[in-house]
Amino acid sequence: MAKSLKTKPRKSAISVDIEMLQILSPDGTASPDEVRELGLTKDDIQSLYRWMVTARIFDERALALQRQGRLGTYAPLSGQEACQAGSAYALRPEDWMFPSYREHLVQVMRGQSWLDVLAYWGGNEEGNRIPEGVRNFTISIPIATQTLHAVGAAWAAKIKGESSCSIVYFGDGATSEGDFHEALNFAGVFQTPTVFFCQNNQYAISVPRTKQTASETIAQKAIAYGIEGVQVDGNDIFAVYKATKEALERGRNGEGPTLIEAVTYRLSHHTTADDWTRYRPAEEVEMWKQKDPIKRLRLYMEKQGLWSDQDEAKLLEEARSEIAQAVAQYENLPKRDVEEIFKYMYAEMPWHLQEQLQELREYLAEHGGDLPKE
Ligand SMILES: Cc1ncc(C[n+]2csc(CCOP(=O)(O)OP(=O)(O)O)c2C)c(N)n1
Repeated sequence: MAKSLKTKPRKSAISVDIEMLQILSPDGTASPDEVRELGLTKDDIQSLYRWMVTARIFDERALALQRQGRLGTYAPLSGQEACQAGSAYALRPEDWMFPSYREHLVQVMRGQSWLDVLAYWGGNEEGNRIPEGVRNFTISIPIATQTLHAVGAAWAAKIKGESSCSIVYFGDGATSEGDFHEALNFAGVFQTPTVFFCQNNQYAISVPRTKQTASETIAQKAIAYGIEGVQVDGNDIFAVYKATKEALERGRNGEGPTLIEAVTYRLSHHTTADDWTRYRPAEEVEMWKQKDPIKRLRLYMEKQGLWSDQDEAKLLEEARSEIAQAVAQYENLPKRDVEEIFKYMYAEMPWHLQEQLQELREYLAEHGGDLPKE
């Protein structure tokens, strides 16, 4: 008779001790020494604040445009500005950046424009045209696939002996995808200079973080793959900047990849096709508004004498005008032919696309040229 192969459940000998890095507290206080160590000047701090405020204004404007039928589906970033500005500021132009669909601020800080972002979400492929010399990849809608692309790019840089790293953005939901685990494993084995930047905004559409994983933190998933794992307060721009800068330094020094979990909150809808009031209590959203990353940096700057009401008024005026200009340019873009969506994938259109194109033509003929509403 075969012996039973059953083993007793064993307790893990690995102790998980993940501490969340925070420099700037929600009331806007920070240790001057810790801030000084970051090496950020007064201009740097003001510039980070300007980026965040401009992104918030853009976000509100884009949401309104979608509601008015002037933009397609849009993924708001409100609440996640410190994650994006803090990490993007630590990058160098030679680093490769792989976004998901919510990193509008990172894209623009790295050389794309607000017009590009509007064009993309307005269904104009021109928004996917990355300017020459800008090392941003195009938006990835399939969840977590971009983690593998980022590992590939970092591995290539390592083989070529270049000093560039790659950074990849994704959400808490993406950590349940196989691609994420394959990417971390490969990056650990080949010690690729990759920064895995998880914006843990607490929800994957309506699925809360607690139902996404039984792990206490996302950062600790790094341990299984033998790579560095760091958890930061994602609404603290200084902590995000520090964690990203250190992760990039490790990558450049040949010390391999890092998984950063930035703990934050999506203040708006998943996309404009979603309604957060159906799965989140309003009190929870209110609680996170108290931790608003923009408010927090402003409080800090005011305490340090780096910002006044006049500075704020001037910034709001400038940012609104910049975004209004981008909106005007977007609305003046030449109309694209909807048939273009079939044209550029293959040299010769395969039969199934020909059939779909025919179906589209028939639909448009029946509906006076109008496309179906969302
Ligand atoms: C492979 C794949 N599966 C499912 C979807 C549908 N989908 C779109 S967004 C989303 C949730 C993603 O949540 P998360 O990774 O936390 O990112 P967040 O949207 O919160 O930034 C899902 C399941 C998809 N785009 N790709």
